[in-house]
Amino acid sequence: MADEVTLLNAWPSPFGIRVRIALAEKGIKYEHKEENLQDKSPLLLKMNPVHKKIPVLIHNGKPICESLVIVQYIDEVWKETSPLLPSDPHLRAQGRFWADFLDSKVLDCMRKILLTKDEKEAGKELIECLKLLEGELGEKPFFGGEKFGYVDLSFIPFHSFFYSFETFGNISIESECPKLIAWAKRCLQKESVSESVADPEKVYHFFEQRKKKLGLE
Ligand code: GS8
Repeated sequence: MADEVTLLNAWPSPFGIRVRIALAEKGIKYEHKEENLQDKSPLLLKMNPVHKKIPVLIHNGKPICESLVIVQYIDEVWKETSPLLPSDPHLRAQGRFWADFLDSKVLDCMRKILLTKDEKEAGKELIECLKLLEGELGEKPFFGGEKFGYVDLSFIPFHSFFYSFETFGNISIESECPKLIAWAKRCLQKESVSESVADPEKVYHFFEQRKKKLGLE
């Protein structure tokens, strides 16, 4: 029986984009269901009753929640094509460490830039975090080495937000972290990435409206 795969998602979500890239890397056909997060569907509430958040992957009727958990699940189930996590346990641990760093420390700065008035201070903090990531990248083409992998996939969706971070946070990622920008361009050459990421201008307008609504201009 063919696999039935559905993704519950919402377009600007970097977390949903991670899953889209992973599915594209593996060449998996799936149904994409766009959620309205202001009016969540009964399916989303049923499939992710704990957090009630997207993305949710539904594989043959069974839900998997949390983007990094979903990506690891996809890598385990469809292991024959384009492995995302390295096979060496230490390298796997390193990959998970940096993905966790992204979702804790880096995300915290990103949220402060987009959703608070501390955007300038958060901009400086973000540059410090990005420099750490740039150090981890070193001279390698991708975080995992020669090939695009788990950390690249976890991080690249945020590239669509760089323009917003630069504008609201009054920073220049390009001049502070040139190697990271070169890495992003390398990732964007991959079809799985370019066809999945969000349009930076659309993201900017989305958050411009959000800031207006929240009285944060
Ligand atoms: C984050 C998902 C999330 O924040 C993951 O999947 O990695 N740690 C999770 N999803 C947001 C949309 S993207 O900002 C969401 O669904 N929000 C709805 C809500 O909070 O009600």
